[in-house]
Amino acid sequence: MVQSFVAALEEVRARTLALVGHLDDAELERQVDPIMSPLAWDLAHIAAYEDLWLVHRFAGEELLHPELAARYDAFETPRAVRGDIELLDAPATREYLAAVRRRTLAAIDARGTDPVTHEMVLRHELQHTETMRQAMRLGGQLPPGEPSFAPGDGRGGWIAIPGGSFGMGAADDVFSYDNERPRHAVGVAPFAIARRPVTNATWLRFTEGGGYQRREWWSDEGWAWKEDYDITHRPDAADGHPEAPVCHVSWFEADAFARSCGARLPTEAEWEKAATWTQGTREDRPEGIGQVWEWTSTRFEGYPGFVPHPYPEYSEVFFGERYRVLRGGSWATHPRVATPTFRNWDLPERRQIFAGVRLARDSKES
Ligand code: AVJ
Ligand code: FE
Repeated sequence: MVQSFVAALEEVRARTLALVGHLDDAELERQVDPIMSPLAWDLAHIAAYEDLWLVHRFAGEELLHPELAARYDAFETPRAVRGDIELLDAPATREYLAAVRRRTLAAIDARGTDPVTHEMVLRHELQHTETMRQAMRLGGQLPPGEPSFAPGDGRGGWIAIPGGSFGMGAADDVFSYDNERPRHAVGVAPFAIARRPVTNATWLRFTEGGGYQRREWWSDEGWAWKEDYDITHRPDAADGHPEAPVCHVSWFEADAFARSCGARLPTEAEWEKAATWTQGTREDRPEGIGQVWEWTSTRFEGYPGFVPHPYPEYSEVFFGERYRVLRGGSWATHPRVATPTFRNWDLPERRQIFAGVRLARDSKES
């Protein structure tokens, strides 16, 4: 257990460093966009989080750099200011990562691991490597071979999912985040879900068919956003493989697109039921999960009986009106993170995330 955990920590770290191995120090320190962090901030934040949870809280030692705690805390130092404040330079950042890791391994030697805390820290680093890829895409810094979408086989169509109750949320005996718990019964009406995510080719037809001009397809909030920012198309839909899933679509665009098809976004419960149901044949399973995050119509909230764990800033502070839930995972999400019950969330106007669309509609039969 402890050994496999140490191996996993080391393997994840090697991948994190390899991700940015082709970038020079200036590129690591540059903030490419105010909604993203300089990559060096993410790296030092990974170190600070590990030191906080695995050395300070788990092993009871002082922080290595208490004076850096606020600077590398996501809430005390929001993204917009991370490019303006004094940060560790790239060499000091690499040294911070290495020094914390030495402390982590010593603490594990002395005390073993806690299955929840250590897994959380491991997944935290994996989640940040996806965030870093978002910034790297905006900065034209992705390594060769990325992004890596797998085009579908051209088959479309719908999968009919029967109505009824199912168990939503993570089982008790596996690692999960607070927002996936507790597992609870949810009833859904019969519905249909698209076999695969919307492709680039289909998105181009939407754009060419007046998708960004037809007022009736847009929500009031989505239309106002589109007008304010003069959004007229999805720039890279034309560059990608026509049969690959469209990516970097905002919730507002996904919602308008669905209306243009006489369809809608799935609710979060529908998505999870479709992704986890095991009746029927392989033909009855959604395809292409894990290529692009899939927007749902659901606003991010705690499940009934939600208890923040281990800290309210992981999920609870985002509950409410604005954030929408995404499901499934993207090409940039490590499979260890992207479980069928994992809940991601973002603002409806965001386009930097690796998000696409899978349609749903009410079922005619019932
Ligand atoms: C689950 C991807 C929304 O990036 O804000 C990283 C993950 N939490 N550090 C985020 C996270 C703390 C989180 N998302
Ligand atoms: Fe974080």
